[in-house]
Amino acid sequence: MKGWTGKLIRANLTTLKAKIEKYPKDLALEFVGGRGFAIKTLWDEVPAGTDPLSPENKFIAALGPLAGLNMPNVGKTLVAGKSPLTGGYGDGNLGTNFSVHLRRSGYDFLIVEGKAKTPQYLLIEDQDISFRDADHLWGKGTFEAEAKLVKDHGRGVGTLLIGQGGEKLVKYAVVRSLLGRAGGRPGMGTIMGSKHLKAIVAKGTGMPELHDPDTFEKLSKEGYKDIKDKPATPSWKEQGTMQVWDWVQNVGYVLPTYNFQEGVYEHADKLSCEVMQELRVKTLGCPRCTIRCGHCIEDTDGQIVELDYENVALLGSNTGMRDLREVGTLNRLADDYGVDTISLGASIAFAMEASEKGLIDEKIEWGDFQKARQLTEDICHRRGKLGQLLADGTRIAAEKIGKGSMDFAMQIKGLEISGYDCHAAPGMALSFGVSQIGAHHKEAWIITWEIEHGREGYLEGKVDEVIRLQRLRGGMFENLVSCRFPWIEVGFELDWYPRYFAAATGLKWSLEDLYRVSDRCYSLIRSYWVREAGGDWSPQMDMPPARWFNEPLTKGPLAGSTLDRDGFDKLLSWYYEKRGWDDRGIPTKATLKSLGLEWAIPDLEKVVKLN
Ligand code: PTT
Repeated sequence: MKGWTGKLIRANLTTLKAKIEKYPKDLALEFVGGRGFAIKTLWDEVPAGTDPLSPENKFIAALGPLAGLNMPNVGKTLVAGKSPLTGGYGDGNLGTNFSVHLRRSGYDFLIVEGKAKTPQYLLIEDQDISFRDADHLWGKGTFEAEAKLVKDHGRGVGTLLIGQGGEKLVKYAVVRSLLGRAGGRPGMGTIMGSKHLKAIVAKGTGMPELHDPDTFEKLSKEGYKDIKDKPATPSWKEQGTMQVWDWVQNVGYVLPTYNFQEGVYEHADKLSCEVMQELRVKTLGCPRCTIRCGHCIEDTDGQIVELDYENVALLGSNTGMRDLREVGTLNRLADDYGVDTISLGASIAFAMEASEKGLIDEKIEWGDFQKARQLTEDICHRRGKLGQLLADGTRIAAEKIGKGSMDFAMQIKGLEISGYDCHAAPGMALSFGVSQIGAHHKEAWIITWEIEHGREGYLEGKVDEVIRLQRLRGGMFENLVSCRFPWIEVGFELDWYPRYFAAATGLKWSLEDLYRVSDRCYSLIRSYWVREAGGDWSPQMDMPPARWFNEPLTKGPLAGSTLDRDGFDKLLSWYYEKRGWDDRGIPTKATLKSLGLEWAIPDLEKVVKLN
């Protein structure tokens, strides 16, 4: 088998032992990598009902057949596990040197299990794999801890690590790398923390074996050149993800504002891409990156922080902030403590609204930077009543507060919604509803397409577009483990990917073949959620928050808009039908069989009757 090594590392923190295992070739052929490897491992090894914070949960870091190779934009690693935030399948995909070094060390993925008595980090140096004491790193922020690991193990080494948020089991702690990147929104950093695993460091010296190295190298050179020459590349490099800011505020009217009460923000110009460009001090990129989308400014403390649209939307307009440097400070604290900016921003906004409505004792007003900063510290240290409450995310906070607060807990399946208001965007609401990890835009960012094609309609075409995007963004890119930005942002054609795949593995697969693997993963991940929920599973799990249905926008050109419940139900049933799921959103036996997942049927039938 070329392209894959057929080997994984299994590291156990209870015994402090690690071993190298071979995995069956069929795993690669049926699941390809990344998300596919993660869901198959979780299905097989993490039984229903496992406490996500227990030693029995697994932390997975997976490459795909392209990750870490010498080709454009594949410096990515997928991190996954059973989510402490949602209780379902969780993952994230972050830019990191780790991919390059794990690949060079000769492994396709890594499963960490058990729980250590004292803090540890895992060191992978080709065949030498060992746990090291991490007492000196525990309690340290990610910037300091990463710098120390790099000092000890060499510049350019691959690191995945957590901050105090993960150590304190904040349920939306992320995995960090490269002093800028973060991934694993649904608490993948929390799983590391629960195992007393501060970091994983990889340092590899080997060369991956490819099916046709010469063709691969040729394609790689051509790909780099093609992306460099794309007309959209310079502006993307200049603005990164913040380039969407003006569109979201002035064309889409979907900028999350005051806890998603509105889609336009009266102070949007203070947080805009232009302001970011004026303040920018440097840019960052992942390994093998052609577009360097990380734009950094100095925050109010004079510290460097990388901004992205999602971070500025959720920590900025959504909480009523009016100064980009203040948003930068909240963002930098989230990075240092290693918690997700989206869930953090949503939690702060939720607290602001609960305070305004008199549902909590604490007083925190919209736009109060000092209090938001204090609350961030409290959440990340799990300090104080409000800090403790919000460290578990908005769903649990709303369950505890009651009094109708669930209506404005802006989450789906427990994961806080990312940066697009959907009062008047039913297709995007569907995309959030059926995302495989909870409300994340990563799988079907349909918002610009939807607005171009008519935002009002509850049309079948929107469902088709969601599925088309999921196959690519949530499927192919997550299984190959390659950044999707060259394709989606600068127009690097999709045909390149089967060509790289063929040169790496020798398999002449079409895009359709890769989409079939995506579909297999979608139905297995959905089955995993159903197996976890058992008799409690219902389409309600895919439902957006009540706010979007019941509380009309009051500002901007879309004032008066809400989502229509019947219309949304129609979209959902089309979606289920097209995926081959029944009207409860559960894959049918015929679908599971047609995707080669018949082995999942007996397990699923223990908890639900399948159609
Ligand atoms: C992603 C989510 C996003 S989506 C952003 S900004 W983005 C937030 N970034 C955070 C951050 O920063 N610090 C922090 N403490 N929390 C953060 N939470 C938020 O996390 C770099 C890019 C980006 S920037 C995106 S969309 C694309 N994501 C890809 C993906 O998911 N898959 C893929 N195959 N290619 C992708 N390319 C792009 O990569 P999660 P990253 Mg991300 C500081 O991981 O869990 O999905 O969370 O990892 O390397 O930072 O992404 O507008």
